Amino acid sequence: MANELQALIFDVDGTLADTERDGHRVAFNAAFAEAELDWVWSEVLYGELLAVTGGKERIRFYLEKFNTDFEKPAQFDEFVASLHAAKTRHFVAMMQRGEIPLRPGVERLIKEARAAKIRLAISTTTTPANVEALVSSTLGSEAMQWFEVIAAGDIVPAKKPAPDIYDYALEKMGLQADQCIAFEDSRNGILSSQAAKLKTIITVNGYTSEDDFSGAVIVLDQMGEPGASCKVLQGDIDVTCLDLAVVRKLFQA
Ligand code: XBP
Ligand code: MG
Repeated sequence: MANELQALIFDVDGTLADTERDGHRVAFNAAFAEAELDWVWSEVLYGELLAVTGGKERIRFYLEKFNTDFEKPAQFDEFVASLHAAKTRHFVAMMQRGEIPLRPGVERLIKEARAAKIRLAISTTTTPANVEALVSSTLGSEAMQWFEVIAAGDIVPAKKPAPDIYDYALEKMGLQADQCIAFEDSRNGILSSQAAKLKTIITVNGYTSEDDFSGAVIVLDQMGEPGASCKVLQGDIDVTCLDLAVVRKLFQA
């Protein structure tokens, strides 16, 4: 007999909230300005920089590929770490000011899962402080406790697309991949979840709508709300709103 669905594992950036363009990107630029660097990451450039997950890794990638003339300071690791710490401070402040809402349907589905005693976890590349700031500002100060495991940031050395962050969440929950389903928004995200053998539901965003999502159980434009339908971009099942019944059906399919 097929397994029963035990847990939902959510990516954060792009999946729970559209944080990349108007959140992370803006916070990086604020940190650069504060450090008196003349670097500005435009919306278009940021789309290319998203090829690499993780903020510190993204800064290094930028210097390797897009700003090769920059003379690296002697203490380069510390330089990157301190720029990134400033970026996190800016991002957290933006979330605390409530600048980025959750995407449609996210709060509804999380609350429905809680009511049905489905277990919840987070698996993300972003810094733990960012998760806390986003989750608390959108779902309330108690909401961090709704998630049994928050697998985030540098907790594993190999970030997405490596499976490690999902493997870590599964191990901490004591569950197998075939008892859970993942929610992602990007190519690097689904590469990571699929490498961890998880079925994966995709909701795309402006940066990822052209990504290759081969193997996803479904690709939607968003989770949708009753009365404000989502669009199915890839997949055979007709969905107007991603609720728990649909998630279970996708999990069993
Ligand atoms: C998210 C990311 C993160 C954020 C920045 O990827 O790539 O790097 O852009 O986070 P995913 P930090 O949604 O696949 O987890 O700056 O805190 O590293
Ligand atoms: Mg993401």
